[in-house]
Amino acid sequence: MRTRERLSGLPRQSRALVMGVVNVTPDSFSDGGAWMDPEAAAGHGRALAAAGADIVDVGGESTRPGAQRISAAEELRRVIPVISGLAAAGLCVSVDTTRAAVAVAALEAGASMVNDVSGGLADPEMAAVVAAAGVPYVISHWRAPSADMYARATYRDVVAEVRAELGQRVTQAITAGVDPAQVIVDPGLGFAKRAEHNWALLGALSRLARLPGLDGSFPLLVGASRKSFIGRLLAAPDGTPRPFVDSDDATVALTALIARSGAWGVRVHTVPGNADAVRVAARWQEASAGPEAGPGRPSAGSGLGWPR
Ligand code: PMM
Repeated sequence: MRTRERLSGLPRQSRALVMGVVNVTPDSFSDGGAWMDPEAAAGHGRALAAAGADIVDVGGESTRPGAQRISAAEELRRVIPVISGLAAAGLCVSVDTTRAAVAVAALEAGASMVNDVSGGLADPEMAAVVAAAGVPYVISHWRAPSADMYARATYRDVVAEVRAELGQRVTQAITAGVDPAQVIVDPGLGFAKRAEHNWALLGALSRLARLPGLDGSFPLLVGASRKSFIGRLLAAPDGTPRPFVDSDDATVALTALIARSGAWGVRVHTVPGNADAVRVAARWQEASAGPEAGPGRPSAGSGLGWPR
């Protein structure tokens, strides 16, 4: 198979990329209901880009724990006008969907990449769609639809099991024709994972970019922003979790650490602090690599797939 340019059509930076989130949903846990109007959603996407987001990720189906599915028609109605507007404004847009039909329409509307939190498990047609389009494809670790994902949150060794299952998903995608050079992997924080699982995965990021049975390392995207494991860590003395809107500073701290680990990108709800954090991490990386590494370059063997 001919390998195309790695991650074609996406921005290249010598730092982790910032993906800003636009959830066109009434019920996402962090920003549900805020951007249901297409004009408001597109305006939010433009504001994220103006604040420094490299990519704007548009999703129409909530993945909050317990969420019920919506129809494909409703998902299309929510996301397509927003994607068209943002792509027409020259932004790099990704579509957050588990449905192949929605991915097709989103790519036609100008999206540059597909972000599938199910890693291809929810829709067997997804890999073929991505392969035909030749676009970058985010393959996340996932076990079950949101309605009952916590029933599947049992692991003996979460890092080993996530690596094994992600490896299977990536292998399936490649077998269906997806170019390995277009694959980005994501540990899927919160998807069939409890707080201790999320922390274990964050502590093992350097191992997640290399997957069993597959050569080389894949670019790694991490979506920690505003997730409830942060609120649990920062709970009040009486145990009340910190509300997600008050966890943005902790998200910025996580972004710095994730970027310093060499991740390719972070998926976040607010941009300015996170855009600063990825720059701080890149400068730190450069300083630790020594003068011979050159400005802004990751050190040899940092391993997690910065653009190259
Ligand atoms: N998390 C959510 C939605 N989409 N996509 C990727 N690649 N990784 C994630 O961790 C991820 C995602 C759920 O969070 P939200 O409801 O706040 O958007």
